[in-house]
Amino acid sequence: MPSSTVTTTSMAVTHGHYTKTQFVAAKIEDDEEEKFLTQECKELLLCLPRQKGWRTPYLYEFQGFWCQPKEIQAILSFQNHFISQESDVILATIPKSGTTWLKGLVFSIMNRKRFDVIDSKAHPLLHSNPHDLVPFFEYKLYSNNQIPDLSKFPDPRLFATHIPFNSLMLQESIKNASPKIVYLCRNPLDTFISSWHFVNNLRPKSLPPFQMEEAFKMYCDGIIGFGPFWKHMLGYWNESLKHPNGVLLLRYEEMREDTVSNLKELAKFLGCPFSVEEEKEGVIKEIAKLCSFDKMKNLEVNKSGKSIKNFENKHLFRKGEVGDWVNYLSPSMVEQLSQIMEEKLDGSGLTFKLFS
Ligand code: PAP
Repeated sequence: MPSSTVTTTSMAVTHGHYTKTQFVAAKIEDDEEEKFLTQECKELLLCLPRQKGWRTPYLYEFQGFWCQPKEIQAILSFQNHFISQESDVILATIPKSGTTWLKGLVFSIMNRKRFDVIDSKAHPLLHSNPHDLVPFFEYKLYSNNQIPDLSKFPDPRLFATHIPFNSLMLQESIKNASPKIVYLCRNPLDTFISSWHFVNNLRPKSLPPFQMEEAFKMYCDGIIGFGPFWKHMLGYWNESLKHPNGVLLLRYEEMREDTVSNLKELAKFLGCPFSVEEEKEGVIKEIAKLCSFDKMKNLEVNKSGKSIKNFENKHLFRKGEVGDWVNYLSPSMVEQLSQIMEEKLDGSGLTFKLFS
């Protein structure tokens, strides 16, 4: 039986909370999603638990986390074909934690000898979105069933991913080569608000706005792309404690508060510490300035371009604040999410600043 038939039938039977209009719109999107899926992936999807998605009709539980069909296919392809090198650097995040910012910063640090940040008129970040300079495994390199030729990537190679730590470690060559991993995390309250806004910006006009209450329940249940968020964070956090030379965990809130100190730590971890001369010349401050929220948001490429799939770059730069959740979440929502964080992260030592 074709999988779309199965999807349609079970959607109507098991997920009655779609209205008729939503159902038709979701079905169209579903077909679009499935166009690029291999038969193998379609068959796999039939066996996976699924829940209504935020942006796509469904999220599927795959290797212990929730993700979209196209992501599953890309992750499988990545796990089967990527060949890691010891010198690789991988930037990992759960969506809306500051990935775009981290990509800009690490690209600037690692390429500062090639691309001057002080006399920076020709710097690639001025005309390219960070997502074009640091590709995601799952949205770019291994998307749509392709296997990229990575032989022309300049060494050290720089990649990014939202894939959780355990799934990353299912990639044999990464396990063996132990490339450096930088994980950026952000307090879950702001991450939720950022995700909710982002999804509403991308939602097809045929669908009504995604209500915050519904999104919030899903978030608290762990059902969000690459979630549950606590599992994603703990995977990288625990590894950063076990192998601090292999995984560096940074926090969005601390980076906002003191970008320069975090950049120094980052450069040291990456094996290219800033020299005293560079510090005196203002290189670190210039990198922070080049990648600052205001600077990036106002660049033409980020106001009008598209980088990942058909997403408009402008939606990647909303407010960039710590504590914006106070403008959206009710006291009971805050209490509920705080309790979940306490319960799930209890004893791990992973804590967050919630206000600026
Ligand atoms: P992605 O997962 O889709 O790549 P990601 O870049 O991780 O998104 O997160 C976007 C958030 O980072 C947005 O937060 P907000 O919705 O709370 O505003 C965005 O504004 C913020 N952001 C983007 N660029 C920067 C930057 N240069 N400095 C600080 N925050 C930034």
